[in-house]
Amino acid sequence: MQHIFKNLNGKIKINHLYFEQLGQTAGCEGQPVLRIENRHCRAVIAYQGAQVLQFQRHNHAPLLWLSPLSNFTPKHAIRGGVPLCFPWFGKHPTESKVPSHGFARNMPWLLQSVTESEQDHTLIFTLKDNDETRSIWPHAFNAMLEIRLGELLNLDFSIVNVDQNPFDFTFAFHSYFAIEHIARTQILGLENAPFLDQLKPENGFSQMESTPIRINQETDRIYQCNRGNYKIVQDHLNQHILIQSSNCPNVIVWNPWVEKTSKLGDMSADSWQNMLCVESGRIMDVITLDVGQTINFHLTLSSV
Ligand code: TA6
Repeated sequence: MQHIFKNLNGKIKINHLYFEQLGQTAGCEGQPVLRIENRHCRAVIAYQGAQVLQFQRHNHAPLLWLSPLSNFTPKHAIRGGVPLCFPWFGKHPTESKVPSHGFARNMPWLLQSVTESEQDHTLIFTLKDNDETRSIWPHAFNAMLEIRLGELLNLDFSIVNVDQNPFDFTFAFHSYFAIEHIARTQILGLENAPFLDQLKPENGFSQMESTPIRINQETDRIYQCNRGNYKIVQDHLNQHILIQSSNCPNVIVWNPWVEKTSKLGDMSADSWQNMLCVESGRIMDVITLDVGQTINFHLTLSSV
């Protein structure tokens, strides 16, 4: 049996979904979010950026990391969950005044529908170009994120070029994972893949490692890897994190470690120990989307 609820924005109350304002305090508007609990999982999604902030399968540890010190005031990037980096990754190539990782994660998205089935909930959020986006990036686009919440967290991100001309962009799912401790964690699936160390960019894609990744310092690497299957394994836990992606030829591995964390106002001093970014996207080869063309990126995250 499927129930479909359409064009939902503002406060809604339907079974299993609850509208809340995260981070709301006196004088702070906070972030409108949806809190969902169904037979398989609980999740929290912010309307801003259509950003999954929390996902936890029942009887499993939380899958995603969310900084308690995040700035939940609107238009500020929320540190954690799965921010969408669009229409560029990292710092803008030429404009220093525009937000890093693009504007999509800082904009309010529209919740177009919620579909409830026996197995899961599917939410569809959309973002279209507007005066504000066009002032930063002069192109007409339709962005859609389909979020499916069940035993797995499925994300399908698509972009349609509704402009008069082709445009270029880069994209990534900037996934933050919750881990027991970075020193007791390894990443499998990137063995022998070439990577660029963003802390030493002069070396280019000249490096690779034949063993699973273990992190013991600030790490910021961009991998060229199309395998699309990666695993985060924790030495003292039986629970592993699986990452499956398609159309994402780059994997970014980031942990800010001690010093970089101390410079980030929205992370507590020791929080680098309990988080790890393994991001999936296409950031090295710019995507050129022709007029009327659509491109899709897929990510499935799960704990097993
Ligand atoms: O994850 C890769 C990265 O580009 C790092 O260089 C670091 O800047 C991180 O993203 C966080 O970026 P943000 O703009 O969210 O602080």
